[in-house]
Amino acid sequence: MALQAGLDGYDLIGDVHGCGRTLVRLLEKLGYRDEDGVYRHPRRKVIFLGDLIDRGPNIRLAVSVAKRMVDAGEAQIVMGNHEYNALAYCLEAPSGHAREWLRDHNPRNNRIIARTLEQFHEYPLEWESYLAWFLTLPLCLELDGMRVVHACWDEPLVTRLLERYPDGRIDREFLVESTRHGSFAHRVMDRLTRGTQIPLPPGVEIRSGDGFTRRSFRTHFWCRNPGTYGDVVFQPDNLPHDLEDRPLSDAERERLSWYPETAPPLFIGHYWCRGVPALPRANIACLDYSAVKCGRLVAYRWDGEERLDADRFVWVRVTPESIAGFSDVTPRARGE
Ligand SMILES: [Mn+2]
Repeated sequence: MALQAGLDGYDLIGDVHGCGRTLVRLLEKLGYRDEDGVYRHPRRKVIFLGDLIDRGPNIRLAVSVAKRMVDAGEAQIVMGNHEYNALAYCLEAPSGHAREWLRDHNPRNNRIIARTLEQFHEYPLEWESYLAWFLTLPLCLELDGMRVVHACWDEPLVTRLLERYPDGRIDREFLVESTRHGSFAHRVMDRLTRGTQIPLPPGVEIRSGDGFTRRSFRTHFWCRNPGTYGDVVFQPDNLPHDLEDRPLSDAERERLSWYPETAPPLFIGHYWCRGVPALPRANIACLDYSAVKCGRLVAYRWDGEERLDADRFVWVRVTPESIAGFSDVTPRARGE
């Protein structure tokens, strides 16, 4: 597939989550240079996979670096579930709605967005302008023979979304609709930015060290004929008991999505992977390697190849020192 003229390729960058300084280090490692406040490369462009905000020590820096690049035409970005959550959290529900805010201000949701609101506390107008920007971010991108989405490329839903919004950018009406369970907008936002999950059997929970309790587990979309939970689980937490071997029911299989081996290369973030970056399949790369939990901020240097190559991952390791002053760096905060 031919790239745009004058372009050697795209550098796709996974979930930054407020690791602004780490992002700058990664961009410099990739050969981007700061020119008048915008990181530029003579022959390459960046694509961010979403989730710039929440959890990290330098959220303002992360958003500012990314937005300046996007505004200057040096980068593109898709919306992550954290940008989506922030939009819903900060927008009052229309009158007649059952709730006050589009996303409830309950302890769990408060905690997920807390660091972002803290760091923008003194900069309310800046935060407002970023929220307005978040609403303009496309949910998915397809360009030059490759695809980008934050969590899951579900072809039927993407097709229907693009019929309604040809550039993948939603609006306030869609955002409001998406907070109603069962609506088309809810299915789109949930699947594209959060992926698929399977509920755990009654009485079974996954308890993370940070106090979050989960009653479902995250699943991937690249096993053609999955038989058991273990065939599709894709998350850092192990399944409790012997659930790896538990057969999937027909109803559970119905909940899953499937991305064919023959489809264009796809880049996703979202899944808190650990360790050395690896490819789940030759046409799928996940670039979220838990940067904000002292993992790696990962990029993939794509030059137009149809089969991806694990040698094209580039990363910066995040050490406790590199996010000094930030206490929440242990592998705990595992919200969404
Ligand atoms: Mn994320």
